Amino acid sequence: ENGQSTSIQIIGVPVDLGASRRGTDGGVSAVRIAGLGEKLKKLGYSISEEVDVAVPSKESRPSQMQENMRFRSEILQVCRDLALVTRDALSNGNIPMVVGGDHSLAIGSISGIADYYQQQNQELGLVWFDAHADMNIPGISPSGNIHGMPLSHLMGYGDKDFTNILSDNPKIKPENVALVGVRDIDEKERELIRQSGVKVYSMRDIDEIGMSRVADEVIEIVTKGTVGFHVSFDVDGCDPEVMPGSGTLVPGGVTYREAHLLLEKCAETKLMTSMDLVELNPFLDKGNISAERAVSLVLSAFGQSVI
Ligand code: HAR
Ligand code: MN
Ligand code: MN
Ligand code: MN
Repeated sequence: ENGQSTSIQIIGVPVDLGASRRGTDGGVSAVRIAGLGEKLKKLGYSISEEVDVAVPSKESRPSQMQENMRFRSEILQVCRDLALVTRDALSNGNIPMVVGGDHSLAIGSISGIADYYQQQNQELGLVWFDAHADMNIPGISPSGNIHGMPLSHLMGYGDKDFTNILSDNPKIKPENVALVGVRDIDEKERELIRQSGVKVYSMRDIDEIGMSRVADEVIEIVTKGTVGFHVSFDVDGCDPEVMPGSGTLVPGGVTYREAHLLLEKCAETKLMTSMDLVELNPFLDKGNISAERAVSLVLSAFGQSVI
């Protein structure tokens, strides 16, 4: 039991240093303009004071690659700061709702949340909704972009400074992770996925057995032997027609309703500890439609239902 709170803290992380394409830093603003805070209030939650984690601009930094990690030191600092903020949020009885920003921030958000529970000898489950597996490590990444590497680091693979945020141990056990919506994996990344034993629900699985059953199986995996689960929601898991406002679109994705169903089922468990919403890029969007849809999806994760 994670004693699900009725108070949420929205944490903004305007980072685009982990991606090639500029503009995911604007995702934080796009989501605020789409009314996330007010809508969660209408759903019955109290919203504690919103906080942002400071992120240096690309322009203020030499774009240097360190050990095949672009902006390594900057992102490490952001993740260390963010981990303290998400851990404190839980200590203060708030559900962390982290709004990005590119997916590199998940190393920080989830490290803080997992560490909070590990201090009570409990393990955190993790739903990773994404077109990508985000399981590259510096030695195999084709791009050097850290937003392609967060999940591996959370499970203890890769750069030790990133795996050891707040504590010198892996934050998430592969057996407690389920990926959903995956359809774009790099060659060497695939080997690490297989080696780790992490469960991947690809688009083919959704085609074959449907999102309803996929969601049930995902929930089984992330709740078995855990205190509850975090949802790391990369909007590019959805089909590009649903979420045009993202930087690394991959055709053939999850429909709007399928994404809602997954999150509605997550909400029903009352075991969701926290959530990330990442990879929105308002500069690539049609109006603010992707952020508006993303906010609607977050509301489902927090228990909004049709009736
Ligand atoms: N796998 C590729 C890489 O590592 C692309 C990763 C793109 N990542 C995101 N996050 N958009 O899921 O570079
Ligand atoms: Mn991602
Ligand atoms: Mn992605
Ligand atoms: Mn388990």
